[in-house]
Amino acid sequence: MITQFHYGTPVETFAVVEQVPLCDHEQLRHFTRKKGSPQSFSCQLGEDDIIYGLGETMRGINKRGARYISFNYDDPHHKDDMPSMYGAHNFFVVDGETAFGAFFDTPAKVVFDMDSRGDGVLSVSCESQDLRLYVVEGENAYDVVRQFLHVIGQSFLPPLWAFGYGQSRWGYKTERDVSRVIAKHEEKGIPLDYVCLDIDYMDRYIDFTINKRRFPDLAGYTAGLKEKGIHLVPIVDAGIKIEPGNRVYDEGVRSGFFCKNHEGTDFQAEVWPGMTHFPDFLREEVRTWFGEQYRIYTDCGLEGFWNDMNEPAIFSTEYRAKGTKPDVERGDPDQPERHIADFKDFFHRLDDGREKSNYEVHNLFGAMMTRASGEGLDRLLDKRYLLFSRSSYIGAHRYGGIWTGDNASTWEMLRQNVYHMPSLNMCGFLYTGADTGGFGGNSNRELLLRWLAVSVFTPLMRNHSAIFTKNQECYRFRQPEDFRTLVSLRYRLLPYLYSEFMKAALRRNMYIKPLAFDYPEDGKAREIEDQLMVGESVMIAPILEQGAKGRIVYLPEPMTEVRYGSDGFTCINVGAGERTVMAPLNQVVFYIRQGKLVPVGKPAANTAELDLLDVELLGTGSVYEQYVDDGSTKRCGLEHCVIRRREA
Ligand code: MIG
Repeated sequence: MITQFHYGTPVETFAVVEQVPLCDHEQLRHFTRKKGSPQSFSCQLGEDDIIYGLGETMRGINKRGARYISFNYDDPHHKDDMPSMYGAHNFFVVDGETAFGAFFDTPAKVVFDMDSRGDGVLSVSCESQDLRLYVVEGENAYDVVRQFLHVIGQSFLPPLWAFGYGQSRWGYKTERDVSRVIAKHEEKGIPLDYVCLDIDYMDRYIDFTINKRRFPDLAGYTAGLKEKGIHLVPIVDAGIKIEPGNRVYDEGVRSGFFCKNHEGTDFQAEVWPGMTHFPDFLREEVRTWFGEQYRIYTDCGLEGFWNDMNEPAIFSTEYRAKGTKPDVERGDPDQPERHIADFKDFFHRLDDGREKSNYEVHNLFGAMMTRASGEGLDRLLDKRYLLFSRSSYIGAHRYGGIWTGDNASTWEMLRQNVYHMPSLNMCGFLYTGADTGGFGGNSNRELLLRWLAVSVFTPLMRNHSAIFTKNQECYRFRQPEDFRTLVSLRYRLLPYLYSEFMKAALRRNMYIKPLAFDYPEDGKAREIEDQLMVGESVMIAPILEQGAKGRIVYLPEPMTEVRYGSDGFTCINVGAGERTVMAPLNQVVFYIRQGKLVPVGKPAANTAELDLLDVELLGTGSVYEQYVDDGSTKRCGLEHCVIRRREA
């Protein structure tokens, strides 16, 4: 059961789309509210209570024992104690004797103290007086999550090709660079579905432009690649360069579509293109206009995009540059001062007529950019589009996916990728993934292979790295055939992975879950964070340590152990309990639950070549419900499911 409580005059966030009954304040049972600034909501935890949720935050799947802050923020140093990442996902579940969830629906800063002092107190401090609080009661943690997923609406549905392997790097500048990446994948037999274009494809980093010298005929080039089954995915940044004569800039200024500064003129912030204005994405007419701008890309045949710098990230502002920054609070221990100051320096005009500083509605900015792009692309294209954003808020999951930003080529970041997946799923973000191999720093052969073995199971499977780091395309390393094996596993599993993703989205379930959600009565399963359930049949237990030749795996029930290597799949049935499993770098081991099936297809060079229907069945089950469509129709429904039976 879900109920909501209103405090003050909440800002419309569009997070919840289903009707939820409104209660009186006196009916709030799970929290004690303390008025004030900030206002706080607290409760006492049971000794063994687990806290799930909070989407894109650091640390493990159980969030208990630390503080987290929702204040979207571009910081590439993903250390365990970093309080804020790029997204604000204010939903969590307390799971113990009983299970309940809470969603603090406010776009302003929220601090979640999840028992950091160890005295069993959970407290949530909300900077704004205006908020909606949703409380969910359920039978267990997963039941609570499913009710929540129901009210926030269906996940974005990407096309099939978005489930292929993507190669990306900040540093591919020209058509030649991209062609070389594609040719190398072909040469080494490594499957590939798309290549991302980072900021260098633009003319001087200006949104909605194409550098004509680097891509003389983007439409022709895109069409040629499509024939090979390869898509291009350009980046779009949040700020519009101040440059009279640039149509998008001129239109935005003329129509009053940009955020304002203290003086009421268009706010200026320096980002990649130099000084820019920020579109006021919180207004519908601005979103409609911004979404329309993607036409210059869709006219070139492009169908996939990534939105960046939309926390928004700011290098400098007009005030900082002039040294005339207005007075702001000092000494916030949680955020560098400039980030608070910058966001207090510009203003949105909401559709309800109110004016709010960005600081007050901060966490909605990236989400509303995603919404603008998603709705625009939906109007422009007669098929499904790929979109993933860096910044987000719950609700944005209906318009696009997210990637987890600027991680690094370290084993901790690989582990964090594993922890992020179920937490993001709980908050609606099913289409997600991390920069495989790591964005910052130098990757290496072992790390990339182990990382691919995880990314095989994440909806977004993209190898991305930063400029000035060592190149980490699969073909750069010794024995590229090992990389071919791991990437081709992805394609062989797509009949299952795509089906499970689509069913989860259409039924508003999670796609990747913690073990405890499928085995709520199993005390040991409740403690395990480095194994995950993927769809209804599969459990993964990835190797996350350098030099490890294997690991201990916990099986809550008897399962089929599947090993995939250069000679295909081998299966053995194994009993419940702990088990030591060895896996060389060029093999992936995963598990199929008792009585379940996994359909696997033939190897393919990309999804265009893949036949989702030409499958064999692995596992001990007798039937599997497989979702199959053309990979691009907008009319997706459970009627696309076919039942597969294991032959006796
Ligand atoms: O300030 O476009 O997270 O994926 O490669 C860095 C360049 C801007 C940050 C993104 C990253 C991207 C990079 N961008």
